[in-house]
Amino acid sequence: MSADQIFDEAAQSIVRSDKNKALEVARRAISEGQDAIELMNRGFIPGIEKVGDLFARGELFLPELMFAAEAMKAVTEFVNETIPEAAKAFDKGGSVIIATVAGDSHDIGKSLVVSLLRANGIRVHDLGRGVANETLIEKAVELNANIIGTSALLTTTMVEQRKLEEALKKADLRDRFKTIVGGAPVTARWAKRIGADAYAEDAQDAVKRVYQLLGL
Ligand code: B1M
Repeated sequence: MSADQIFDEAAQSIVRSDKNKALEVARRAISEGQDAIELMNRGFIPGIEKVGDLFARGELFLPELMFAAEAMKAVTEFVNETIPEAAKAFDKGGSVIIATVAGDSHDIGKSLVVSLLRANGIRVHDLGRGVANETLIEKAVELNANIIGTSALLTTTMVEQRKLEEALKKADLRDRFKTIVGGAPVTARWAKRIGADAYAEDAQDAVKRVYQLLGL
């Protein structure tokens, strides 16, 4: 089977909310040597994006979105387990506190970012989803992190990323931490506008930007 056929099969399994099929495709592809990140980027992620488009057009409803998300989540967890092994081999010497912002429960993309950062030698403290800015700042201080990273998937929750910049300034901590923002509606322009130090488009880009922020 060609790589394109595997990617298509992966995308279809998500569009059909078929968790077992999605896991079977992921297991088979990875055991045959398919790169896990490429499988996500060219197979499963286009699948869940298609689901999002159908939902936005009213061709698919919330329960179906939730079943597709469940399949996507299962496959992301499986793929993530195949990634972090390399992290044990080296430590690049930087640490990141990361979370999905308050009011936002999307965490599939964030967990992919976490795994790839770890696989590239970055220490990551993942606080989960729906996390208040105060908690992020408290933890960053407590763990003496270098970077605070936030993920936002909703246009209504992106504003938390701006509030984080403001809260850091107010606490006189803005110079102590670098910030990085991401998530589907987030752009480089938004990052610049709110005064974040970096924007990353996807998990691979996040590794590149975090390395830059750490001066590596
Ligand atoms: Co939601 N949802 N959802 N959803 N959902 C979107 C975001 C939406 C665009 C769908 C649509 O209408 N087309 C829409 C938002 C519209 C808007 O804001 N304008 C939407 C909506 C409306 C909602 C609800 C409000 C629906 C409702 O209840 N009526 C609700 C909100 C709940 C809440 O958060 N309060 C909701 C709920 C859900 C589910 C629970 C069903 C599920 C989430 C499950 C979960 O995450 N555990 C879900 C899903 C799956 C989606 C879509 C379909 C897919 C998101 C995803 O996982 N993408 C999404 C449509 C879409 O995004 N096209 C949609 C795959 C993932 C790998 O990509 O998260 O973008 P992504 O992450 C990427 C990059 O963005 C980047 O790297 C990742 C890897 O490449 N990145 C970072 C992400 N974070 C980063 C951080 C970084 C750096 C890079 O540094 C720190």
